[in-house]
Amino acid sequence: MIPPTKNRKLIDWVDEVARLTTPDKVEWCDGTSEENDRLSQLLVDAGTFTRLSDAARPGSFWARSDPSDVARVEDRTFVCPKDRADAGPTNNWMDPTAMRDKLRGLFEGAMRGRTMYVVPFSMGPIGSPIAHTGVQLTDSAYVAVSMRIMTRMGQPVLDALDAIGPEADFVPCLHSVGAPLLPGQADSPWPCNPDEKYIVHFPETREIISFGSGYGGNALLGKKCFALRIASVMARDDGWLAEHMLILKLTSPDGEVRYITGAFPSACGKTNLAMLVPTLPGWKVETIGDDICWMKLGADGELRAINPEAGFFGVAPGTNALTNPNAMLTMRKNAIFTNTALTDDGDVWWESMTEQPPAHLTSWLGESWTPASDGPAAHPNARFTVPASQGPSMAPEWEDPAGVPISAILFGGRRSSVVPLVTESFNWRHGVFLGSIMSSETTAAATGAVGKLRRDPFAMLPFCGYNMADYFAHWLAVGKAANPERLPKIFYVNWFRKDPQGRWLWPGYGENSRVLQWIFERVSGRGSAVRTPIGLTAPASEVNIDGLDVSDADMEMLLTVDDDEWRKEVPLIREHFSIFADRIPAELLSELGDLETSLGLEHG
Ligand code: SAT
Ligand code: MN
Repeated sequence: MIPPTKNRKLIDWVDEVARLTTPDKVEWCDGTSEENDRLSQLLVDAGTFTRLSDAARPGSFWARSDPSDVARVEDRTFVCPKDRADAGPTNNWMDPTAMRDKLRGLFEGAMRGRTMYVVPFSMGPIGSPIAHTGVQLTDSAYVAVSMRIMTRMGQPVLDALDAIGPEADFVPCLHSVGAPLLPGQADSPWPCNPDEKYIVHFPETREIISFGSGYGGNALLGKKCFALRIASVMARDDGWLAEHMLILKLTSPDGEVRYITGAFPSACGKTNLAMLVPTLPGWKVETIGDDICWMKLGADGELRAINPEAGFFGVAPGTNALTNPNAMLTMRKNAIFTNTALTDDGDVWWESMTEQPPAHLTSWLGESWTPASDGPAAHPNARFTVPASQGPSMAPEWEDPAGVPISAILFGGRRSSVVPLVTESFNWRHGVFLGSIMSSETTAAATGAVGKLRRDPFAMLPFCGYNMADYFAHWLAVGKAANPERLPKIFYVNWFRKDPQGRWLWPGYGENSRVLQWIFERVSGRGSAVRTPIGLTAPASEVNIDGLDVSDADMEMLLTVDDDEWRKEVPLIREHFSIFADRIPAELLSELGDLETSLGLEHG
């Protein structure tokens, strides 16, 4: 067919990949609903999708992955600049020439028996000065239909590219499930490669190549691979920020508006916070984004943010009408559910969706399941994929091409001890220090042990496309480039603190609006704070707990900075910084020195 674009680089690249991977055919995706219906039906026929009942969830599908392909594979994820030091100590690295050779071998004939889809997509509203374009080649129809939800996908993207000119640039994203078919060979419902998986980034040429997995973060290349790993490199080079953050709009009872971003590791409640229903009367939270945030400096030196995505790829288990009613409403139609359970009447279910599980289900493994069965009905990392535009909590300006001005940045993680409910940084530099020492107990979003404490600076550990020490330096530089009057304030929050007996101290969810209220007051130049060695915490008297069943003693425990615990934390921070050797910015070492001094410690 005649390519529906004049872009030379794109046409040549599609040809070259088709010659290497030898698909049965090449299809350019236009992003229309007709195309979406056709591909969805194809997936139903292939057994990948089960159509959900129209009465329960119109336009929606249930998919089960291969049991080995359920999460991001961090140990198979590579960042390959020429110089290993540019990838830094926290990324897997391989020499780019050797990696290209390896991948060429794997991609040879990899799409045999399949269709190669050309998926043009925009991260951010098409034409926004903050947005960027990518094109994904993939042999997975599941990926193509998911990309249509998660990004602005199809012909309008090519038209916008052509409007710039035939040389317009885009990020090439190559993906194969790595499961070629011999003539007559039956396909499996979830093709993937059980032996070889490579999720590879070439930051210098801004390319992504992914092989062997069909799962979300490994395969929907606009998301973590482009919008975080490659975009973080683009942002470093061009003076902006590509971050693993939600964006929310907070409106006070007086109608004052503040926009807030928050970095939390995967599966720590970003989606819930972005869609929060405040328990505080008169307050309103609306959603701009739930996972990724791109921020560029505006005309007045303020940081303006867009959500580069167009959909939500959220964790299903734990989501219900109490924890996140807005998410439940968003996914009532046109949704894809992956690795949840299926009910007998053609709807989906997952742990805690309802208080009582249904008497009978088909589990994520495709097995008959009853409450007496061993193991959960849904995989703990089961996901819903759904268009953001369907969300009742979306702010009307969520697609504003100019972005929204940010007043506060939150950092957080799961810490059952040590880290108080909320702390404000002394200033930007100290805030960058707090971001750089973030830590969290691991979740099911990545393969590996769950509940292990790891340092996850800025929640970017698995997503930073270059040396993380340089990334810290970049954050410091952005702080200097911005208008000091318009610089967001930085806060460190922790909803997950427990008492020594292991009881949650804070109810979380909608009650987090009480913490947001204090943050709102602080960024508005009001409210008081208590100085501690790690920052300014809220006095218990300033967190509004009207109508909340949390004792004064629990509030004290939640807001306490225990100097002894922090003295024990300091050597761990030194150890964490030491992996970056002399690349760690001097300003951060100086912050660590100040922390030691205020805790009465000798400098390490
Ligand atoms: O990377 S995914 O988007 O698949 C999930 C996550 O880790 O946030
Ligand atoms: Mn995420």
